[in-house]
Amino acid sequence: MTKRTAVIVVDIQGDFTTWEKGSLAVEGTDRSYVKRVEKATKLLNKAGFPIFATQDWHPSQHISFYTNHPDKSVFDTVEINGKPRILWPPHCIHGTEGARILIDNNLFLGVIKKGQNPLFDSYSGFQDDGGEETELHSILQLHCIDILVIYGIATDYCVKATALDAINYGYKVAVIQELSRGVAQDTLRNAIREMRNRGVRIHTTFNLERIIKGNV
Ligand code: VGL
Ligand code: ZN
Repeated sequence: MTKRTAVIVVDIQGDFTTWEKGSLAVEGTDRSYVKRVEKATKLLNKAGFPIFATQDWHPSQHISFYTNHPDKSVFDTVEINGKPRILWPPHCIHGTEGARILIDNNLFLGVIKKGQNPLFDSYSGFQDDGGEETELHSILQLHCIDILVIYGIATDYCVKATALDAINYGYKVAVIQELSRGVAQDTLRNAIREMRNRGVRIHTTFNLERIIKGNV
């Protein structure tokens, strides 16, 4: 049977970009980065791949915001439900400019919102820290997808979590490094190593022919 590939564009949102002077702007996310991501996504769309986006979409009282922990500072690590979790600046508050996806929304067959439950963070597009699943896996099954091409922001958080969950669900996974950006050098290095160890293919550059051939 022929393999079917889908594309997941992770969290290309104002608050994560320097272009939009976002509250959690990741280095290397200026206008030219976003336009490069959009161009690659358009080429993948023209090539016929189903494309989905994830969208961080938090209520203002979200547990991942340091402002909701009176005795804590930004980027402190706290234990939430037994897992170490970073406290971020408020970001991607539902329905605000910072939560807006910055590339042409018509490219996406669907946009998967995540992080809506105030009590759980949700780096992965598949499920939150409480184990509540999004619709992503069932949609991909509907399309008989077995290969996923993933890129976006941030490589060391949401791209990584989505890629590792995808491996757990049994997908073949490629992450496109050139189209992704990390929050910090050390976590980025560790994330690339961890993804490789778990069977994620890391493509350093965007190679359309390789993706069309299903050679992940
Ligand atoms: C993300 C931190 C907090 C991400 C989302 O998209 O990688 N990072 N929320
Ligand atoms: Zn978030």
